[in-house]
Amino acid sequence: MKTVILTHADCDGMCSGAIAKAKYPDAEVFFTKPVSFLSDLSQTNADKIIIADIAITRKDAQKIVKLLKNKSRKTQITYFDHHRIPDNITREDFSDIEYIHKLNVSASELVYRHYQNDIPKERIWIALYGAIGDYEDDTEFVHERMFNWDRRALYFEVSTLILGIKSKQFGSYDAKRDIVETLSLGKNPSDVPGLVRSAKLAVTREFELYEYVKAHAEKIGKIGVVQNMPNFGFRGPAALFSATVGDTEVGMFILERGDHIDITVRKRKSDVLLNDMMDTCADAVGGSGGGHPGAAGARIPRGTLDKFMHHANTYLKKPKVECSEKETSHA
Ligand SMILES: [Mn+2]
Repeated sequence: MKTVILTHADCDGMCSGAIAKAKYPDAEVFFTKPVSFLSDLSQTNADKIIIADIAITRKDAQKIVKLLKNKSRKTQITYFDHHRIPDNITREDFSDIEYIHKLNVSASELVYRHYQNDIPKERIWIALYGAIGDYEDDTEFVHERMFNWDRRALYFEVSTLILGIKSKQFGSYDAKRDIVETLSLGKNPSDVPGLVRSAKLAVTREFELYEYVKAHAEKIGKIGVVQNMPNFGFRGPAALFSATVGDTEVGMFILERGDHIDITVRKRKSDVLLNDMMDTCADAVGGSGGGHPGAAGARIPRGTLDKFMHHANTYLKKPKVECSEKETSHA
């Protein structure tokens, strides 16, 4: 039986893939992302397809639902996700496949919980790495299990994975596939040759990045901002550091590219739902945005930044609305 695992290439996605591969060792692993999911899925042929950690964009939602329905006639499909379902489809649209969806938990936790009785219990480590990687470790399930192990060792391993894959050496899908394979066999990120060293290089660059942001960040209203940084590989930390140095609730990394502007947003201690903020403010200027409550992004048309920042500042002044169920598709 040919099994294919389609997953995201970030920490949570790789860990989701590794847990699924622990269950199906012969499965082939392929990486995809929301913008290419429709075409990648259409080109995937197997007896069983496991999809994990891939958000569905509003734009492709109906086509994806249709494709899943068609494929389900010949293929057994299991889909794990923790991103918001776009508003032009519903959960019922997935009734032909095995659809495991929950907000506010990592995809890795969902995959682990689904297969936990069929895999060695130590594979829980991978689920914990995935949860921490996506800032989704604040769940009862994760809390309970963290205390079974030496948390400090787990943090070392998860940092090795998250930071290690930031380098060019581990940037390719082939390199990431090797890591998934290693994890699925019960080894740890630090067992992957070169990954610890790569993580060290990344953490060094992060501290250099902090120095750059400290020198170049500005404040636009109540938001710390760093714009058009020359080396833009570390968008999340750059956004966070611009909040740190400006002592603001929220920080943004802004990058102009061609006819659009990419925005990455992070928060410090704050209840603001960044995905809702990005969705709302980007929508107001003809762009699109979303992500997770604690880590989000947007793409807006060039020339609309002033307006966007105005909306973002207005948004922060509003009383916080309770809508933690809201989750949108930009990772
Ligand atoms: Mn995820």
